[in-house]
Amino acid sequence: MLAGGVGAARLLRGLYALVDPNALTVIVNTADDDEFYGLHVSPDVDTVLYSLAGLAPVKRGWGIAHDSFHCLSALEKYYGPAWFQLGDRDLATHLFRTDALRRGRTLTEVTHAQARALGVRCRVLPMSNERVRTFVRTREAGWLPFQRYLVHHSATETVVNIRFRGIRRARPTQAVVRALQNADWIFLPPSNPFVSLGPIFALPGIRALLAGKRRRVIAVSPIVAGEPVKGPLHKMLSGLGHEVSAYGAAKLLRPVAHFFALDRRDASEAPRIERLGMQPIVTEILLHSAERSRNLAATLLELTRP
Ligand code: FO1
Repeated sequence: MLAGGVGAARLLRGLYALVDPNALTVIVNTADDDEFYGLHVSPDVDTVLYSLAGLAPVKRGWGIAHDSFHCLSALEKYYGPAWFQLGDRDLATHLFRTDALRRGRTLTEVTHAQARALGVRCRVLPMSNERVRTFVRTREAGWLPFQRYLVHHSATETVVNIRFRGIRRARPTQAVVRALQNADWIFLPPSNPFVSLGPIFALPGIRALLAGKRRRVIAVSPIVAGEPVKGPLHKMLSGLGHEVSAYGAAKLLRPVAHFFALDRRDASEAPRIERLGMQPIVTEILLHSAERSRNLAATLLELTRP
């Protein structure tokens, strides 16, 4: 499965509950990564790991459930008000990662060590060991680093352009390429196709690999009833000239996915999606509970049965 943040983690916990973890590999976006207080924070990697380790807060999705923020309060005395909330236990993850990277370990190696320490049994692979950073250009405030736009600016501005800084020099890791080559099925979660899946697609060779396996790629709509499942996707779709609908998202994913799961509320869009050359699957895709995550995962796994 390819993964962005919270939407991906929710589908993933359903798959993780139903399939042999040894048969599951998660390829995670790292273009959301940023540095705070000299620490390397990798939000999507951590959201996936915490979620699979049963540490993620139920509603918020990111960080660690019931974490405290004493260290952040102390840091604010030196740095001023914090706009990015790093909990005490979460900070241990960023200290561990930053220390290991500084000692010359790759992000892939560090993530592997983290997964083991947290008892996560499937493979979690950062998309690249090289530095890629998402920047969005907003109509109102110009170019912004992604976390600043999403968290500090609460994603209020309209996005008119997106850039993945470093993408031309970055390579997907060997492990990522091999995992995709060997995958029987590939799941695209209800994540933002521009900024969560987009950086993975943009790595050299990945789009072609996915397009070559298109009939075995199952995507889940990140839009339900004209609203994003999570985050500012509607602002990006409209700002970049796309229709804000499940159909609009399907059209973006058509080159790489054959199956497209959409919500019952959007069932009327199924014929248009079919005309795109995709196979629509109308089902319940809002993943508000572990049970719903398992139900959607079970529905998607049905498609993979011979
Ligand atoms: N999202 C927020 O909206 N506010 C935060 O303060 C915040 C802190 C944070 C700390 C660690 C982490 O791993 C994720 C965090 N996120 C926060 C989530 C993150 O900004 C996004 O969910 C992802 O980058 C989008 O996939």
